[in-house]
Amino acid sequence: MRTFDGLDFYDLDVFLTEEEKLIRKTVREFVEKEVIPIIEDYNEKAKFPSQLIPKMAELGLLGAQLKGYGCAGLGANAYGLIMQELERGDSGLRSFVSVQGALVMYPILTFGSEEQKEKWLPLLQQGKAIGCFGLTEPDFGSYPSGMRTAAKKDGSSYILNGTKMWITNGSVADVCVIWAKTDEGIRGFLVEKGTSGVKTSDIKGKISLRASVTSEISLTDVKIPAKNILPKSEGLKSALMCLNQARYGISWGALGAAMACYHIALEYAKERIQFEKPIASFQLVQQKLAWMVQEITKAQLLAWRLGKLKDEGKIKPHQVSLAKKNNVWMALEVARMARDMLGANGTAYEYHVGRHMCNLEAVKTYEGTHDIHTLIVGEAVTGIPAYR
Ligand code: TGC
Ligand code: FAD
Repeated sequence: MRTFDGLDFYDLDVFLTEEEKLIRKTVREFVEKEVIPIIEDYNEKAKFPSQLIPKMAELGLLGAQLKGYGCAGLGANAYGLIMQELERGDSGLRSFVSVQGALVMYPILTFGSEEQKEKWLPLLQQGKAIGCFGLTEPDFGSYPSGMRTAAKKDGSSYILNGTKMWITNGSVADVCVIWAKTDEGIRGFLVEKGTSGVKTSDIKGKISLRASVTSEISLTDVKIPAKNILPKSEGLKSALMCLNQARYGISWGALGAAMACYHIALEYAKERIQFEKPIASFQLVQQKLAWMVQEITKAQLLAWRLGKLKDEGKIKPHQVSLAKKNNVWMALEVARMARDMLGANGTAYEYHVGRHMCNLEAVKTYEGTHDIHTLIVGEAVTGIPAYR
């Protein structure tokens, strides 16, 4: 099969700097060499390829969008291209980097004390520590403000009780950013590995994000020193600010999964013979390929423009919602179409499209479901929140 070379139907590469193209090339080569050959096996065994963490750290991919403490301080589109290339390999790999950079390092950098930053950011950037982000609970997913996890002040400590569910890297994390209700509203806490009263168990039997660790975290009378509160975190808003960062990355990541599926479907259609002709010669098949090109191109423009708004400091949460929702929907539709175009082969792991398709089902749900993002856009245009 022809080597993956992306899709650039509208010559959008002219918008990229030489540095951005070099970063894309570097991560693309890493994914081609280190991820694609092994990922089906890890997906089937439901294991995260943790041996890739030091390599990703060495490439500077962890917290690449942040400044200081060893982070690369890349612009938004360079960071987006990293997410795109990683998710071309697997959504689980992009998830790992999203959680580490956007959901753990970002809140420590933004809401943390100097001591917390110095302790954790270099370790997380070098991949020597793993982080996780605990917002969702068994009974509160789309509606995190209802959370039951509570932190009660007890002298110079807090006592945490509650359960967090569906937490990426929950059982392997050295530091968990846990969101809990206090007398002053929702605040973020750093819960370190080995703290007494913390129990984790991994969620088994997932049809999606199989090559990613997803866990339940239960907290029973967990005593946390007051110095482990994120001092500048204030209300649910602080947690939602982290989600903006991760949702931004997902809008780029989804492009990678979509481009992978398009590429595989195109190559397959040119080679697969039915009725004495390549299936690519049939109008219905060309219609599918043309739809993929059309939607990927529109999504690329959305992501690129969003990156520019981010760098200019003008980005709005509802703009991020529109891109997350559109680009993940688009990628899922592309993956489903590619799966169909490969016929029975599309159901076999070795053709990759089925894995991307299943992964994208979770991506459509996490970081705010497709429908919650619709309501966020709806609120932005009408001024009326329709969640309740
Ligand atoms: P609401 O009253 O609207 O908002 C509370 C305060 O927050 C402000 N706000 C935001 N601020 C920054 N960024 C945003 N995106 C914001 N959205 C809202 C808002 O202005 C308000 O501020 P203030 O000053 O008035 O206090 O809150 P609500 O309870 O009505 O809920 C709103 C809703 C539904 C949009 C929100 O809760 C939501 O986004 N729900 C979806 C939950 C979600 O996305 N969870 C994701 C968990 S993490 C995850 O999935 C990781 S996946 C890991 C991986 O990548 O592998
Ligand atoms: P629910 O909120 O119960 O929603 C169920 C359905 O109801 C959805 O279709 C939803 O759109 C719809 N719905 C809900 N409210 C409304 C409404 N007001 N109007 C219309 N429709 C509505 N969370 C973390 O905190 N950290 C993580 O690291 C993390 N990683 C994850 C990894 C994976 C693989 C998965 C699958 C999830 C992860 N999550 C994580 C959880 C994720 O954020 C939630 O699953 C998501 O926010 C949706 O919550 P829920 O599953 O409880 O669905």
